[in-house]
Amino acid sequence: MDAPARAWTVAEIEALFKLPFADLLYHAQQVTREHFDPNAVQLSTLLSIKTGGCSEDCGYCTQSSFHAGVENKKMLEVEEVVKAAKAAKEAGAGRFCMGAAWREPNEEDMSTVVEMVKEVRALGMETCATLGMLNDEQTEQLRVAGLDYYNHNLDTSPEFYGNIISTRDYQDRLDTLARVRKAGMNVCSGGIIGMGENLTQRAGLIAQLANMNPYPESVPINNLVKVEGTPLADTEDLDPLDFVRTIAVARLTMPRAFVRLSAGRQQMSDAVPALCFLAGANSIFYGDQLLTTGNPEVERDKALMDKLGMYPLAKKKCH
Ligand code: SAM
Ligand code: DTB
Ligand code: SF4
Repeated sequence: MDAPARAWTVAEIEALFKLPFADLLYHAQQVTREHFDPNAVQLSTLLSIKTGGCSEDCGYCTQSSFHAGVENKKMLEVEEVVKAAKAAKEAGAGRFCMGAAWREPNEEDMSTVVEMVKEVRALGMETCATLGMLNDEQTEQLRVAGLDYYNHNLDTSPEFYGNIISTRDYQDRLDTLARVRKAGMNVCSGGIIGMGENLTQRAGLIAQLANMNPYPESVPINNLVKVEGTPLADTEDLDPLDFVRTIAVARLTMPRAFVRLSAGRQQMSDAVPALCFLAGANSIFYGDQLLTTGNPEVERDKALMDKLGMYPLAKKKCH
């Protein structure tokens, strides 16, 4: 667990974003090399264990019942999840992340998720879950089940948040993250870039993450996946170089975190992930599917890693 390298102001982080591109990437690569094998990539496979029908109104999401999107499906059976985890392990993933379209889980959901976590862990994979907000009891249940990571994103800066989500507060998210931290599980938290936020707001997200004490072990940086029917479907395209810069700034401010190049990869040419790795990304979502949208196919990612001389991270904790 890592304390912030220092307390970051939003203005300092904004200044990092504005560095000349080569300087920014050079510094970020140096910091990466101080803490990690720069050619190893941590591979996480996602599975949507409960899709659609969510009672939150997150403007980017296909699974909200507030806007047109995917249909409301019932939760997967434990056996289906274990089968998918086994396949992910065989394909080379080290971590398996189970996602559910819930505002928060209910009691019945929790007992099923606990079973899933235990069984996936028994396969020898790291486990991660993203189930919405948690109370103390649910956090404890997940800890006892052996959950390694809990993913709960801040998504954006406190100032921009209200433009995207109205059904839960920023503080609710911070409270869930504090519970996960207190219970002793690893924290996975990041956000989405390209939702129309300005540079100060982008820097504001990174400041929130980097100033957590300790900062998250895993930091997913998602490029907004624009899906028709969602309120953000017509948002202006993000310049891919601004995405690369965000990765570099996350690396500089959270030197020991696994910074994950997350959603949005399917829309990128190979040059963008290559630059992201140079900028300090050392983790990806690996597998043909994210939750409801696509991800590059496993064979394409294997080819990309080969082309770049990169390889999956051996299963060991770096901190
Ligand atoms: N329902 C739970 C929650 O919101 O906490 C867990 C699942 S939710 C889909 C997990 C995260 O996926 C969101 O917080 C958001 O950061 C990311 N996400 C969802 N839809 C996305 C999209 N269209 N583009 C990029 N990231 C997205
Ligand atoms: C995260 O930061 N990104 C993942 C995971 N954590 C749960 C989800 C991305 C979802 C992209 C849109 C979709 O497939 O529905
Ligand atoms: Fe629900 Fe999570 Fe989608 Fe928000 S991001 S609508 S909480 S599934």
